[in-house]
Amino acid sequence: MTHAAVRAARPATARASVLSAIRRGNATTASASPSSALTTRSWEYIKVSLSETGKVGIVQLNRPKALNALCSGLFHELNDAIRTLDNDPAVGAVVLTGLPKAFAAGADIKEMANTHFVDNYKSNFLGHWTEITQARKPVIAAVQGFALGGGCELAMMCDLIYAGDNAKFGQPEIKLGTIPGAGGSQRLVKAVGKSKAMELVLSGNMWSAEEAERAGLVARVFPADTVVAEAVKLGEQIASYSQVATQMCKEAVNKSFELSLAEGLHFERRLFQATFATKDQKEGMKAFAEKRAAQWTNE
Ligand code: CO8
Repeated sequence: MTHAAVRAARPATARASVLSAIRRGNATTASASPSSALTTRSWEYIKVSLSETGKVGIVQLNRPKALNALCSGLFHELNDAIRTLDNDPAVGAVVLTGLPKAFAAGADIKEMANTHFVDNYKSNFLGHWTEITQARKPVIAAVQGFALGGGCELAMMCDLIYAGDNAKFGQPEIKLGTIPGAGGSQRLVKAVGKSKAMELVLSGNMWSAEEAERAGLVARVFPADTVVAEAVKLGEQIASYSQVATQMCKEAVNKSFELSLAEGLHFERRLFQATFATKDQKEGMKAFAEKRAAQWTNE
C-alpha cells in the first residue's frame, strides 16, 4: 500500500484518538500501575509514558544533541524502564522509539573510541545491551530518522519494526575500522538473507525505509509523523489479547531463530498443547462459540 493510500485508509478520528492516547501526562487510568512511576521519574537519556489505557508503555530515547548515540548510561536507563514495564501486569506491550531525526545513530563513538580490548573483554563492555531481548512482552520499534550501527541493532532486538518514511537503516561500522557488535552480522542475516546483509555491512551504505521494508527488515512503513501512533495502536491490539498466549506466541517465534525446523515444530506443538491448560484458552474458545468478546484473565 502506498503512503497516500495508508493515509486515506486511516480515518482522521482514529488517528487523532491514537495520537491523544500517547500524549504525555495523560495517563490517568494508568496511575495505579507500577509503571506510572516511570513517567514522572527524572531520566537523563530517555522519556517514558503510557498510552491512555495504560496498557502500552512508550519508551523514547532522548539524547538529541548526540542523535541518540547509545552511551552506557542510556542503556542502563532503557533496561530499567523495559524491566519495570515487562514486570507490570497492567502493561501488555511496549513501544520503543527515538526522535524525529534519529532513532539512534549508533553506539557512542566518542565514549568507546579510546577503550581497549582487555578492559572491554574483562568488563564485558556493552554486554548489558541485549537485556531488552529478555523481555517477555512484545516490544515494537517505531523508527524515525537514522537507525545506524547499534541503533539498527537495537531496533532488530525488538520483536518487530515499524518505520517512518524518513527512516534510514545501516551498519556503517566498516567506515570506523570496526564491525557490527550487537547483531548486525547475525540478526540482520536472519532478517534479510546473506546477500543483502553483506551488502549493507560491507558497504556501510544506508537503506531507505522502503528498501528496508522490501528486504523484510521492517514490517510496515508509515508517514513519519504517524509511526509512533501506529506502533501504539498495534501495541493496544496486542495488549487486548491474553498475556499468556501473547507471551507464548513471542517465545515460539523467537525460538525459530535458535532451533532446527524439527525442533522448532516440536517446541511450537508443545506450547500449543500447553495453552489447553490455561483459563484463557477455555474462555477464548467458549466466547467464540457464544459469539461474544472473550474476557481474558491472563491465567
Ligand atoms: N556517537 C557519538 N556521537 C554521535 C554519533 C555517534 N554514533 N552520531 C552522531 N553523533 C553526534 C555528532 O558527533 C554531533 O555532535 P557534535 O554536535 O557535538 O559535533 C551530533 O551527534 C550531530 O551529528 P552530525 O553533526 O554528524 O549530524 P549530521 O546530520 O551531519 O549526520 C549522521 C548524521 C550521518 C548520522 C552522522 O552523525 C554519523 O555518521 N554518525 C555516526 C554513525 C555511525 O557510524 N554509527 C555507528 C557507530 S558504531 C556502532 O554503533 C557499533 C555498535 C557496537 C555494539 C556493541 C555491543 C556489544
